[in-house]
Amino acid sequence: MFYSIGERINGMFDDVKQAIASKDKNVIQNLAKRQTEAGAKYLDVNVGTAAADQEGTMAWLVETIQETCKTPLSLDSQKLNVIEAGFKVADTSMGILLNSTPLNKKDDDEILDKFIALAQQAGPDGKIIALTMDKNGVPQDTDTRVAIAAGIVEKAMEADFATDRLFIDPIVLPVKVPNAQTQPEAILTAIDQIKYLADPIPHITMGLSNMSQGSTERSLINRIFLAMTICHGADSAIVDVLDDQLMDVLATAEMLMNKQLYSDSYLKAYREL
Ligand code: THG
Repeated sequence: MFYSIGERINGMFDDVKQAIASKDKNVIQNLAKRQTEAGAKYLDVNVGTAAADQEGTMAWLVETIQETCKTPLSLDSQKLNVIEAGFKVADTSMGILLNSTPLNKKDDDEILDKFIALAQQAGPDGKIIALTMDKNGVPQDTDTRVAIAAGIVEKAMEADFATDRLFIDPIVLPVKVPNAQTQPEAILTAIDQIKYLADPIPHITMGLSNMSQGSTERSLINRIFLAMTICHGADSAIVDVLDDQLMDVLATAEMLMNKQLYSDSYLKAYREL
């Protein structure tokens, strides 16, 4: 199964930012329902950067979403305390994803261990997204990405955290950034290698829309790169599930990779999964 993570409940979007400021539950609940109907397996929840009280905002978003749907949540923050604030009020019985942690940080060598420990509190469906990033920053080449992924896998094994509870994120940067045009290929090669690091295979996810930030052909770039990553073995992405054409590309790539049975109505069948 492909784990699509709906990206829209993010304070980066103006409608969500305004809904947070005015505590307008409707906007958030509509996005939760529409993304669930579009096939999101998780809903990403990110307070953005504008909210003064990030912990309170995360808790409010989680409670607001849970009033309307049972879709598992992906609590998205660089800050562990913000994730913890969401976790406290989250119904984890359907599963939960903690998004995201690097392998380690300059001021916290144990950050990954802390994410793993929190996910373990949720039971077997408590999972984490770990970035191929460490105290030295975001790597630009394949080998460093794979080496960091190996470090992530090693820590999971030490903590008795099954490696298929890991979603490894090779980190997508906008292709428009100067000198970033070598990155898509480097990411695909990293995915090829990360698949072989552990058994069971860790999941591979990424923030797909990052790729097209600032570009004119946003949807086209996102769709094509999604198909390419699926071809290399990615089985998850944080995406705009409300983009119908993107979701049709997803279903078609899954079908062509023999992950989804072909029938003349495979597009419709995929949406009903
Ligand atoms: N990896 C992981 N988590 C992530 C990311 C990642 N979470 C956040 C982000 N990256 C993924 N989510 C988004 C959501 C929106 C956009 C990109 C990634 C986006 N937003 C418009 C923009 O910036 O142009 C917002 C503009 C608007 O209001 O429409 O592109 O990489 N693990």
